Amino acid sequence: DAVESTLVLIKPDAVARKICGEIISRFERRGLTLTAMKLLRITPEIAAKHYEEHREKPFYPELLEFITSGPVVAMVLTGPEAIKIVRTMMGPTNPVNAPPGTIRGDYATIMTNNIVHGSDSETSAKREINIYFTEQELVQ
Ligand code: YYY
Ligand code: MG
Repeated sequence: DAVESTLVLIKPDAVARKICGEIISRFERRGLTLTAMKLLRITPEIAAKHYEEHREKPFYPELLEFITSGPVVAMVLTGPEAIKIVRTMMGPTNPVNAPPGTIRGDYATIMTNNIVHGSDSETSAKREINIYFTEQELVQ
């Protein structure tokens, strides 16, 4: 299968709960490779860029407030079909529908505080990786 890179964020709720290690462990155990990683506080400008597709949605103000509310861990994970594998491991957007065994199904109960972000397509992955990392920060 094609080797892909995807952007994952460990959101402010997960950083506050000190479960970053557990989440990173799951991806590593699965066999994905970390090719970039940093801790940062997302600014309103970065948040607006990241979530531009949701600008007109009713949940947008709450989403921006949440994602800028505390530090996040941003990382690039690389491996065969990494985009799809990460999305499957995350589970559905609404944790109420996320089965046990998925990250959202094991750690979350409400939609706003759903622990992780993962790119949803090759186009999104390229765009989102560029928001958080420079070319030099991506390990080959
Ligand atoms: O890609 P994913 O994070 O699973 O969902 P998106 O549809 O891209 O929405 C981004 C983000 O917005 C979601 O993780 C939670 C929040 N959200 C919300 O609060 N309420 C909704 N009805 C839909 C999404
Ligand atoms: Mg999305």
